[in-house]
Amino acid sequence: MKKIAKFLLSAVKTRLGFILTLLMIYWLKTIWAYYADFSLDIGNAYQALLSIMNPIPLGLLLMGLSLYIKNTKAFYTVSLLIYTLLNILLIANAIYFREFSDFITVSAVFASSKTSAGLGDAAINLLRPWDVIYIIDYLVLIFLLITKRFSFDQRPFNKRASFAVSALSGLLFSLNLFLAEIDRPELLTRGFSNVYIVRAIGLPAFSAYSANQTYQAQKVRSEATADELKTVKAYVKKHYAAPNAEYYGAGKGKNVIILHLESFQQFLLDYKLKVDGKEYEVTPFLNSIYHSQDTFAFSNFFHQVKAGKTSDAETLLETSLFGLDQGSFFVQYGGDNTQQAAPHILSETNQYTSAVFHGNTGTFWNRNNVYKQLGYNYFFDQSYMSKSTKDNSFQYGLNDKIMFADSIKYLEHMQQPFYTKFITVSNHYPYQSLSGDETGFPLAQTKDETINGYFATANYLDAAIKDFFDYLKATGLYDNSIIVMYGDHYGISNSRNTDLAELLGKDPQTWTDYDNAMLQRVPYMIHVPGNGKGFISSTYGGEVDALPTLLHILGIDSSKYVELGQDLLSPQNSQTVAFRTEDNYVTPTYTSYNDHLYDTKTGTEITNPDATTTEKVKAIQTAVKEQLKMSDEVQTGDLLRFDESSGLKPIDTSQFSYANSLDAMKKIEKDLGDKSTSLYSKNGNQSTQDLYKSPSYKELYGSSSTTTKSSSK
Ligand code: GP9
Ligand code: MN
Repeated sequence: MKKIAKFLLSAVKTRLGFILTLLMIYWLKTIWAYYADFSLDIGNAYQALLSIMNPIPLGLLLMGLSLYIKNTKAFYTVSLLIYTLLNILLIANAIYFREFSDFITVSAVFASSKTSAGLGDAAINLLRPWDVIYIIDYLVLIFLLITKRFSFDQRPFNKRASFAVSALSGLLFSLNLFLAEIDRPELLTRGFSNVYIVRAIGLPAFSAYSANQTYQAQKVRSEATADELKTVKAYVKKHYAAPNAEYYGAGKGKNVIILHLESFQQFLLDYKLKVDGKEYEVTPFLNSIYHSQDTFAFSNFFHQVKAGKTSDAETLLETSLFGLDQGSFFVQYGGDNTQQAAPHILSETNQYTSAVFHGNTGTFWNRNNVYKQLGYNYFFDQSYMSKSTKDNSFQYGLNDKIMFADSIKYLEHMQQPFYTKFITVSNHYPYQSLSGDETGFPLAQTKDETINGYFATANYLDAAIKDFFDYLKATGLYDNSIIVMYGDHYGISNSRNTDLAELLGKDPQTWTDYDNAMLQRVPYMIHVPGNGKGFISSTYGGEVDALPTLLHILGIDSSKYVELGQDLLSPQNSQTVAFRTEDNYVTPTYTSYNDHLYDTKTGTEITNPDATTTEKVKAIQTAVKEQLKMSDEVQTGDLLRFDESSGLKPIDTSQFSYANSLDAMKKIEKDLGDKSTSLYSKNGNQSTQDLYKSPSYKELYGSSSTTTKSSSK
């Protein structure tokens, strides 16, 4: 021990040794923070390795800069300064994470100075005794200096060697980035989650990334003016589609339950998978909803997202604005921008309480921040649900049946009317989330594993939805609620579609971009129990049209808000669907996809358009471009902050906390006493959890898989 101390002390006495010692201590402290303070969701050895290596490259690069300094005093001052800054970043994040389960972003720092939502006084309460670890090195250094055991190396470090240190650390950083990209392609362009970025490339790199994001966003934002909003509002007014009186208010005052059907494409509805001469109905329950007299369903409803996938679908569905052309709106703007979202609108107009239920970590897609801006009162993420294990979850979170079951104990305490969203995940690429008693639905038999699994996970999702509906019926919530279901985006990507072709009764040889375009259809269904006027509409529409449609069903005037979509039940709907990709669109007459133009009815390509076609197509292109441009201006300029006529009070995100929500809801119940409208209160203060039944696939269909389940239609 003594020998080691002696060796270390002599090593520390050279300038390089000093820097390397600081680097080692910083590395140890970072690893400590990773495992003791942050939850990095490390899922495999590769990610663990990345997290272990990532403090080194930038640490060495930054501290190594001081090696260029000749003057002894300046060298030690600068190296210690850089070291201290790195430490401050680490410690501040460690403390911040305890409260917010997220890392400090530059935009959060700005926001906290505006709203005092930051650490402030609360920081003291967040300190733990073992935080001494973070400063023990300073105590040792002071001790060494006082007892004169530390001596300063007066010799300047060789210039070339300093350069070698910089070059080496630069190389290591590139390697780190490269390995990170392998673990998660498009990590930095799509954003996903702050946790993923820190896990892959470390804190200092994340902070630089976040600073750059904020800088880019701020630049555009600061130049935007209220005049730009005027143009957008004129557009909105001109495109407003007045509600159809027949359906306006059909769901007035009822609870709203949104079921996000992950990666669910329209073709799954009514689909029967043929395996070994037998037919298997993939989604029997959703099919019954699709055809129900109580459902307003849409057979030509398209997703409109690009790289922001689920998160941009959420933006479209709940704000009637598009996501971004690059990356995700949630990640880049959602945590800061003023928005006019469904939960906020319903809370202000009809005193709804709102919540999201999702079996993945709350930081994914920056949801923990964005949901506050959308006006969500509660966000029950994975931390509120069962511990995830190999059997009950996969990389995107808890299996759907578990997620629904675990939500009940919170849902029943929500004041009614409520607006809730359940985000499922099991039917997510790579469609391999099922195990144990949930397996048994046959796999398709193409040469593509991804396609083969897609039907079984969709069938599982269908069963989970049915369990949830059964619970709603058993508790009576069903009669007080309307249930909205939508597919967020494709599940099978275009590159796989030729392998899918045969299952759809098509010839892969003659597969075209028209077929690709048509496969971007996803379900949109509004189920209004007892309504009886439902039907399957073939109106062409997209996710941007969902919110005005829903608001009108709820009897809420949508014309006050900046919504770019049109009510799909309105006869004034223009039926022009813009894809988020430049120049791609669908209308009832023309479809343009990847530079090919088609007749939407027949699917035939139009190679030599006549003059009238050219003119019509031009008009569609202009309309599509204009709609996307309006959206981009609102989103990147944060234009809704200028809107004074929506009647919505601005949201103060510091008033929202997603911690200890069950206690908060119980307190509200108690304070309201007899006036409490939660299901729990209405049920004589009895829980309804035992009314939730969720039989496994094996329990329903027996243990021998493919032979026991036959088509129910
Ligand atoms: C994860 C889930 C998936 O929480 O919502 O998002 P996606 O990969 O589909 O965008
Ligand atoms: Mn998704």
